[in-house]
Amino acid sequence: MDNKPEYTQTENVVDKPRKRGCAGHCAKFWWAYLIAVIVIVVIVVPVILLVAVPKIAQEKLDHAELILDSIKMTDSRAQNFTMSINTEIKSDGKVKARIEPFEGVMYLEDVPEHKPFARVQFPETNSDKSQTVNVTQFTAIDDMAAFTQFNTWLLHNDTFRVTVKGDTKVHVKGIARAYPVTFKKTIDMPGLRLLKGTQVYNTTVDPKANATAGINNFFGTVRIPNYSKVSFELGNVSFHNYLLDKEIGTVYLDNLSLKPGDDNVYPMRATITDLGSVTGLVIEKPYCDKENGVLPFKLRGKTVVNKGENLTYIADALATGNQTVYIDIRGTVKRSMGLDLGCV
Ligand SMILES: *[C@@H]1O[C@H](CO)[C@@H](O)[C@H](O)[C@H]1NC(C)=O
Ligand SMILES: *[C@@H]1O[C@H](CO)[C@@H](O)[C@H](O)[C@H]1NC(C)=O
Ligand SMILES: *[C@@H]1O[C@H](CO)[C@@H](O)[C@H](O)[C@H]1NC(C)=O
Ligand SMILES: *[C@@H]1O[C@H](CO)[C@@H](O)[C@H](O)[C@H]1NC(C)=O
Ligand SMILES: *[C@@H]1O[C@H](CO)[C@@H](O)[C@H](O)[C@H]1NC(C)=O
Ligand SMILES: *[C@@H]1O[C@H](CO)[C@@H](O)[C@H](O)[C@H]1NC(C)=O
Ligand SMILES: *[C@@H]1O[C@H](CO)[C@@H](O)[C@H](O)[C@H]1NC(C)=O
Ligand SMILES: *[C@@H]1O[C@H](CO)[C@@H](O)[C@H](O)[C@H]1NC(C)=O
Ligand SMILES: *[C@@H]1O[C@H](CO)[C@@H](O)[C@H](O)[C@H]1NC(C)=O
Ligand SMILES: CC(=O)N[C@H]1CO[C@H](CO)[C@@H](O)[C@@H]1O
Repeated sequence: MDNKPEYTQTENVVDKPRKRGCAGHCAKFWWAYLIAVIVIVVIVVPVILLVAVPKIAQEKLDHAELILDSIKMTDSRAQNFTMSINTEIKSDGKVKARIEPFEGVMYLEDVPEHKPFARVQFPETNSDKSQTVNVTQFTAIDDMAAFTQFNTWLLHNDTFRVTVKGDTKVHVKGIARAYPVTFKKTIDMPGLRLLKGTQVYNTTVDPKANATAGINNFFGTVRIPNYSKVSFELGNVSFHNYLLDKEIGTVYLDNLSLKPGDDNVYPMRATITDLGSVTGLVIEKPYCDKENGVLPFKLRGKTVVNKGENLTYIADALATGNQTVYIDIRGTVKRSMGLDLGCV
C-alpha cells in the first residue's frame, strides 16, 4: 500500500513528514538514505582520511620535541667529514605512527636566507614518547660559505638557533595510505663563546732558539673550555699572536680535537719572532707592578690543517675573532732563565 503512489506523495513530505512511521518513511525514501551513505563514503570518509588525519599527524609531529645531545665531527677533510649527531625525539605518544626515513637540511634560523649548511639522513622513527635517534654519516660540504658561517656562529655565540627541516611520510596505524608531513624543528644550540676562559700555563721560553728560522722558542700547556655540544677534529692549528695590537709571532696547537667540557688540555708551542716586545713590556707599568708580570696576548686563527688538508671552514671561522689569554711572563722568564724581572 505504501509502495504504490511514490511520486505523488513526495510533494507532501516537506509539509507533514512527522506523520509517517519510520518503516514507511525509510522504505519510501531509501534513495535519500542511499544518497546520505554515498555522501558519507564519498565525501566524509575522504575528508577524514585526506584532511583530518594528515592534519592530526602534522600537528602531532609539530608538537614533538627534538633534543640535541651531541654533534661529533671526525675525519675532517677539506670538502667533507663524518658527522655523528645524537638526538632524542619526544612526543605525547598518543597516536601510533611510523615516520619514513628522510633527509633533513640544517640551517641557521636567524639568517634570513635559510641556506642549508648540512644534510642529515634521519632513519625511520615512530611515535613513541621518547626515542633516541643517533645518526653517523659521511657529510659532503655542499655550501662552504653556509658551513663556514655556521662554524663562525658556533664559535662566537653563547647560544644560537638551528633548524632541522625535511619532508617525509607518516604511516598511521590502521590506515593503509601514507601521509606527507614536514618535519621542522628549531633547536637552541650552545656556542663556544669565543673559547672564553682559555688558559695558558706551565710556560717556558728559549731565548736562544731562532724563531725567525721557524724554531719554537715558547712552550706551554693550554686548557680550552668547550661550552658547546659539538666535538671537532681540527688537526694542526696555528694562531696569529698579538701583544697590544702588534703581531709578535705564531702559536701552534698540534693534533687538536675539541670535545665538550673543560678538559681539553694540549701542549702549546710558539715561534715568538718579537720576544723583545714581550720582555720590554713586562718591565713597564702597569704590567710590572699591578699586573704582576702577566701580559694579555691575543690569539686569532690562522691555519687549520688536518692530515695535509686545509680546513678553511674552521680556519676562516677562527680568523673572525680574537681570544685574549693572560700569560705570566715574569714567571716564565724566572722558570726558564732564573732571571727576576721587576720594574724599570
Ligand atoms: C672527501 O674529501 C676529500 C678531499 O677533501 C676527497 O679526497 C675525498 O674523495 C672525499 N670523499 C668522498 C667520499 O667524496
Ligand atoms: C645514542 O647516543 C647516546 C650518546 O649520546 C648513547 O648514550 C646511546 O646509547 C645511543 N643510542 C643508540 C640507540 O645508539
Ligand atoms: C652569532 O654570532 C654572529 C657572529 O658574531 C653574529 O653576527 C650573530 O648575530 C650572532 N647571532 C646570535 C643569535 O647571537
Ligand atoms: C709542562 O710543559 C712541558 C713541556 O714544555 C711538558 O713536558 C709537561 O708535561 C707540562 N706539564 C704540565 C703539567 O702540563
Ligand atoms: C735566524 O734565522 C734567520 C732566517 O733563517 C736568519 O736570517 C738569521 O740570521 C738567524 N739569526 C740568528 C741569530 O741566527
Ligand atoms: C684582532 O686583534 C688584532 C690586534 O689587536 C687586530 O688587528 C684585529 O683587527 C683583531 N681582529 C678581530 C677579528 O677582532
Ligand atoms: C700527531 O699525530 C700524529 C699521527 O697521529 C703523530 O705522528 C704525531 O706525533 C702527533 N703529534 C703531536 C704533537 O702529538
Ligand atoms: C701535525 O703536524 C705534524 C708535524 O708536521 C704531523 O706529524 C702530524 O701528522 C700533523 N697532524 C695532523 C692531524 O695532521
Ligand atoms: C693550505 O693553505 C696554505 C695557505 O694557507 C697553502 O700554502 C697550502 O698550499 C694549502 N694546502 C692545500 C693542500 O691546499
Ligand atoms: C657539555 C659540557 O661539558 N659543557 C662544558 C663546556 O665547558 C664549560 C667550561 O669549561 C663547562 O662549564 C661546561 O659544563
